[in-house]
Amino acid sequence: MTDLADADTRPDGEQVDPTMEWHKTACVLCSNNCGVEVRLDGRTITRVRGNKAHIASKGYTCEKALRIDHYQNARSRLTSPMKRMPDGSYLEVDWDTAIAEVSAGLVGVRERHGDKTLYYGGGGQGNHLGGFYASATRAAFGITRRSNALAQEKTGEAWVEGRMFGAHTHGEFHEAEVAVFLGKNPWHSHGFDESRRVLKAISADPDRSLIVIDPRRTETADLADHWLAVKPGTDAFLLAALGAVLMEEDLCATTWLNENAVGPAETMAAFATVPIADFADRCGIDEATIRTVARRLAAAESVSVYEDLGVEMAPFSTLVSYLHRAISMLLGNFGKPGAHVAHTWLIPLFNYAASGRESLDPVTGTAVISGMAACNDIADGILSDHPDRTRALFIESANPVHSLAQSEKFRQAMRRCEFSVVIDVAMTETALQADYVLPAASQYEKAETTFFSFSFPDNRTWLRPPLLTPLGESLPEAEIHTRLVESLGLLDDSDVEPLRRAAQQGYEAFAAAFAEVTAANPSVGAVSAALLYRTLGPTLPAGMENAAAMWGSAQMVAQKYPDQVQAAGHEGEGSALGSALFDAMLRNPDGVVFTRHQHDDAFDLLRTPDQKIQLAIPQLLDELRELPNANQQHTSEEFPFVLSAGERRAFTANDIMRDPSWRKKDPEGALRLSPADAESLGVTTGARVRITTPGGTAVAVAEVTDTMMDGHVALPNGLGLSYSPAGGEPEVTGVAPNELTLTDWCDPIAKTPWHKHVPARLEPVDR
Ligand SMILES: Nc1nc2c(c(=O)[nH]1)N[C@H]1C(S)=C(S)[C@@H](COP(=O)(O)OP(=O)(O)OC[C@H]3O[C@@H](n4cnc5c(=O)[nH]c(N)nc54)[C@H](O)[C@@H]3O)O[C@H]1N2
Ligand SMILES: Nc1nc2c(c(=O)[nH]1)N[C@H]1C(S)=C(S)[C@@H](COP(=O)(O)OP(=O)(O)OC[C@H]3O[C@@H](n4cnc5c(=O)[nH]c(N)nc54)[C@H](O)[C@@H]3O)O[C@H]1N2
Ligand code: SF4
Ligand SMILES: [Mo]
Repeated sequence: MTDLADADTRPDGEQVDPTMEWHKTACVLCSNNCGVEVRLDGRTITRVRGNKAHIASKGYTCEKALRIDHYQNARSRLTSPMKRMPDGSYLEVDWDTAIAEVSAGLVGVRERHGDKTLYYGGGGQGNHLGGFYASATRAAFGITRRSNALAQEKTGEAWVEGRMFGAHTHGEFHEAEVAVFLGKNPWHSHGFDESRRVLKAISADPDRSLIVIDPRRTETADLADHWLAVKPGTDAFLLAALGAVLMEEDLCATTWLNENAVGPAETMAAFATVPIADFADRCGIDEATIRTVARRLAAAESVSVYEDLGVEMAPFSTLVSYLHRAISMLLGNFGKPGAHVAHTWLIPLFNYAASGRESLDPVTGTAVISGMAACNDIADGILSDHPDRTRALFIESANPVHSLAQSEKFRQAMRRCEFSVVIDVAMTETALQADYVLPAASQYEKAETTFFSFSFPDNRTWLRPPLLTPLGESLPEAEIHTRLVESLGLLDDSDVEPLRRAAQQGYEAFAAAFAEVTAANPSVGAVSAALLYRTLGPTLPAGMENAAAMWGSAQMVAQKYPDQVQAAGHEGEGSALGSALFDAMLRNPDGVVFTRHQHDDAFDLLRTPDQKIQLAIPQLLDELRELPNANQQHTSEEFPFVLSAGERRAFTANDIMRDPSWRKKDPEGALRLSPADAESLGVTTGARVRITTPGGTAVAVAEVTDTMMDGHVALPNGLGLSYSPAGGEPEVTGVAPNELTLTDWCDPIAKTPWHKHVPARLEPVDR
C-alpha cells in the first residue's frame, strides 16, 4: 500500500501521498494519443486510466495504454551520448564533445559534397516536437533532403490527394452513415478517436452500415454489416467493379458533381468500361454482393472511407488510393457531416504545394512526393555510385534499419555513409550502425505533442506537460538541436538577449521583438524554432521550455485562419490571437479546439484550381482502363503463399516497445495461417514454421486460425527487436518482418513497399 513517509504537504496543509496523485499525459503508442492519467511511484508509472476530461478521447483507451511504463522504463534507454569506435563498440562521450563532433561531421560532408545529407524521421506516434526543432538544424546545416515513414505508406495517397484536393482529407467516422475500412483494422490500429466505441455504435445502429474490405476476418470485420473478403492484392478490381455498378445503375450524384468537380464525364466513362463479372471473379467477391454494396453506398447520406496499409502496401496501391476516392466523390461525399473533409493543420505533415510538379530524386528518378524521398530508395541510392548520392544520414525518432524494407541493405547503407547520427531514447538496430548516438529524453520527460490533428469542423490539439525529469544525461530534442545550431555561431547574444528581455515583458512585447529580429536577420528567422526555445522557453512553466516553438505554430495558424481560431474561443487580433491560442494550449493538458469551421466552408480548404475537386487523374484513368490486362498473380510454385508482413495486433506498437514482456498475448508474434494450410503443412498452433521469401528466411511460431484465408499468412509488425532483460546479451524475440522484404517490391509511382503482399514459402521445422 502507500508509504506515507513519502507524503508531500500542500500549501493548505493537507497531506498528500504523491503516489496517489493522478497526472495528465497521453498514450504514445499510436497516433490517437489518447489522454490518460497516471500515478507515479518515483520514476515508475504504476497506474494508467483514461482521462475523461480529454477533448478527443473522452476517457477511452485500449489495452496498450496500461503498459506505457515498459516504454518509459525500458532497460534499453540511452543515458549518455555515444561515439562509435573503429571496432564497432560505443564510447560514452560528454555532450560538448558530441555536439562539436556531430557539427563538424555534418559540416565536413557539406564541404566535400554539398547538400548530400538526408534527414530521416522527426517523430513517432506521440512526439512531433523533435522534428519541429530539427527544422532549425536542417536550415543551419543546409540539409534539404528529407524523408520519414510517411514515405513508405502515405505518399501514394498524398500523390492522389494532392491532385484531387490539393489537401489532406479525412473521414468523419463518428457521424458517417456508412463507414468503409479498406485494408484497415481500426479495432487494433485505431486511427480515429474512440475507435472501438465508434465501430460498435455503427454496428449496433440499423440505419448505419459498416463495410470492411479485408482478406482476413479481423475484429473489425466481425462487427461489419458487409465484410468483403477480397483476395489479397485485388482491391483495384473490386473497387473498379463497384464504380462500374454506379455507372450501370446510374447512381452518381450528377448535379452535385457538375457544380463541385472537374472531370466527372471522363472519370465516369473510364469506370463504364470495366467488365464487372470478370473483375468480381478476379477479386473473389460475387457480383451480387458488389451490387448490394454499391447500392448501399449510393443510398447513404454520408460515406467515409479509411484506406490503410492493407491497400497502401499492396499491388495497385496508388490506383486503389484513387479509385475509392473517385467513388466517394462520384456519390457526393465531400464537405458534409459524416463525409470526407479537408482540415487545418498545426504544422502540416504533408506539403501539397508541389503536387503535380513533383521534383525527381536526383539519384533514382523517383517522384519526391510531398517533399519526401521514397523510403524504398534511400538505401539503394546510398549504395549506388551515383555522384549525387546521399553521403550522410541524420536520423531522429525512427528505426529505419528495422522498419524499412530489406533491413540488411539499410544497415550497409549506414555503414557506407561518411557520417551518421541517431537521436533516440533507445539503443536501436539503427543506432547500432550510427557514428554518433544522442540520447533523447523520453516522451514523459519533456513537453510533447503531435501534429496528427485531422479533425473537422473542430480541430483539436493537446500539449502534454512532462511527468519526470530527463533520465541520465538525456536531453529534449529542442536542446540538442539548439546546441547544434549554436555550434555554428548562428544564434549569438545580440539576437537572443533582446528577445529574452521582451519575453519577460509578455507576449505582446515578445511578438514585436521577434518580428523585428527575424525580419532583420533571415538566417536567424530560418532557425526560429531554436530561437524561440532559447528566448521564450525559459519564461514558460518548468518542464515546458521545449513547447516554445508551438508559439510559432500558433502564430501561423492564427494568421492563416483568424476567423476559425476566434470561432474556437480564442481572443485577440494578429499576433495577440496567436499568443492567446498558444497560452490556451499551455494551460490545457486536456486539449483545446484550435480552429472551428462550418461544413459550408469545407471547399475553402481545397487548394485546387477554382477550389473544385479534380476528379479525373489521367494517368490513373489510363491504368484503370488497362486493368483488364494487368497481372494480379504474384505467387508461384516456388512461393505459393502471400505473406502480410507486419500486421497490427493487440500488443504491437511499431518499434516503440522494445521490452518483449510488455505483451500480454502472442509473446513471440505468431505466423497466422488458415486451418487448411496448416493441415497441408502438417502443423498445429505452437509449431515452428520456416518462412522463406525472395528477401530472406526466418522461423516463426504458428497460430492456426479460421480468420485467415487459404493461401494468406500474416506476421505482426514491431517484432524482432533485440532487448536484454537483465542487461546482458541482447535477445531477439519474434521475426523482424523486414528481414523478409525487398526494396524493389513496391508501387511504381510512390515506391511504397508491398509489405502486405510478399510471396512466400512455408515449411514445418522439426525440433
Ligand atoms: N496496435 C497497433 N496499432 C497501430 C500500430 C501498431 O504498430 N500497433 N501502428 C500504427 C501505424 S504506424 C499505422 S500506419 C496503422 C496501420 O493500421 P492498419 O493498416 O489497420 O494495420 P495492418 O494490420 O498493418 O493492416 C490492415 C489490414 O490490411 C489487411 N490486408 C492485408 N492484405 C490486404 C489486401 O490485399 N487487401 C486488403 N483490403 N486488406 C489487406 C490485413 O489483413 C489487416 O487486417 O496502425 C497504427 N496503429
Ligand atoms: N514490413 C513492414 N514494415 C513496416 C510496417 C509494416 O506494416 N510492415 N509498417 C511501417 C509503418 S506504417 C511505419 S509508420 C513504420 C514505423 O517505423 P519508424 O518510423 O521506425 O517509427 P517507430 O517504430 O515509431 O520508431 C520510433 C523510434 O523512436 C524512438 N523514440 C521513442 N520516443 C522517442 C523520443 O521521445 N525521442 C526520440 N528521439 N526517439 C524516440 C523509439 O525508440 C523508436 O526507435 O514502420 C514501417 N515498417
Ligand atoms: S494505443 Fe490505444 S490507448 Fe494508446 S493512443 Fe492508441 S488507441 Fe489510445
Ligand atoms: Mo504507419
